[in-house]
Amino acid sequence: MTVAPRLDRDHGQHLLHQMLRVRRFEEKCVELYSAAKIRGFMHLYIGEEAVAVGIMEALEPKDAIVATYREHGHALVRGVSADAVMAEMYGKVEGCSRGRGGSMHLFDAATRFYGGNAIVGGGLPLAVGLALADKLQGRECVTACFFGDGAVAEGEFHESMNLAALWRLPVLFCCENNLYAMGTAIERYESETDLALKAASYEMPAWTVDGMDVMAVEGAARKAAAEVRGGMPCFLELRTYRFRAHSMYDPDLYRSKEEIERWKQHDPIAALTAQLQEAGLLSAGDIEELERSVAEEVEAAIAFAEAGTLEPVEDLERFVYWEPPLPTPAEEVAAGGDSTDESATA
Ligand SMILES: Cc1ncc(C[n+]2csc(CCOP(=O)(O)OP(=O)(O)O)c2C)c(N)n1
Repeated sequence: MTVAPRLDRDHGQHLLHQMLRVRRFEEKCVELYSAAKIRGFMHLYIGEEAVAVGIMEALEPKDAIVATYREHGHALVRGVSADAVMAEMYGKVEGCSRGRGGSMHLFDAATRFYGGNAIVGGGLPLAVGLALADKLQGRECVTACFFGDGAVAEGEFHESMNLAALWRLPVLFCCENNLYAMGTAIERYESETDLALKAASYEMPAWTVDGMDVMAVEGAARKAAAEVRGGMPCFLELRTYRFRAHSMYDPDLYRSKEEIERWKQHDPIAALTAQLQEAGLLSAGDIEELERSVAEEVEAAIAFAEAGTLEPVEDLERFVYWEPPLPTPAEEVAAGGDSTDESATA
């Protein structure tokens, strides 16, 4: 299902800018990972940017988002600052999860970005719970839940779909079908590989969308979000592809170089660039300017993360039990104090 939204200069360049922010941020993360500045697990979204960018266009600030461990792009596009995301990647206290989550656990209550979740399918029941809370309290919000095709094989997926449909909960299910769950191709673990068809059995509207086409994703997301706001959960299967390995530890031996190259011909950034250029809506100067501003944002984020603080070892056992909410970095500066001071949290 594809509904093409308006394509004008400002909007087209805005979409391109958002996808470039994600792509260039992650390309830098690869370099930083090689330099051991970023450690632990890291999963890249390169190739899939059109999905997060297109879906976020249909969401409002009051809406909630639940994502997976492949969520740098979702956080950035939602409005979590590149500084806070990069500091989190570095494990610094100034990160959006105070350096405790790292790449897989970005979290930001202010933008209703509720993770970042390392458990495959783990975000689905959380999204249903958030939507249930919104509904019971009369708030007209959508919860957008991103998950991979691999999650469809999990019990949590089916329980979540069932309850969302039964109770008419405002969840927008966004399945990022990149055809693989780690090294396993979808036809080796799914009895029905048409995931929208599978979802439709729960009696909710379900469509398949070209996830490499940001305009198509935005169009479908707007239509689906309108349905959800009208009281009906919806499921979108976004057909996409990751250009990089599953994670930094994956030798990527389960798919051919030819297959990867074939999908790269549908690179969402190159496709939108060409579309805008053909329509006379993007000049070489515009591209240069977009790249310049993105590079500046990423460089500033790296400088912010480099200058950040590592949590002291004495704090290791904090947050196991409840503590009063922590001051924000801005509040700490205003108070002229240090939140790691034991007396502030006892
Ligand atoms: C419950 C659970 N089982 C297994 C894993 C190990 N695991 C990590 S990623 C992954 C593949 C998930 O694939 P998919 O949902 O399609 O998302 P993608 O990585 O392709 O974005 C698996 C099996 C896990 N993290 N959680």
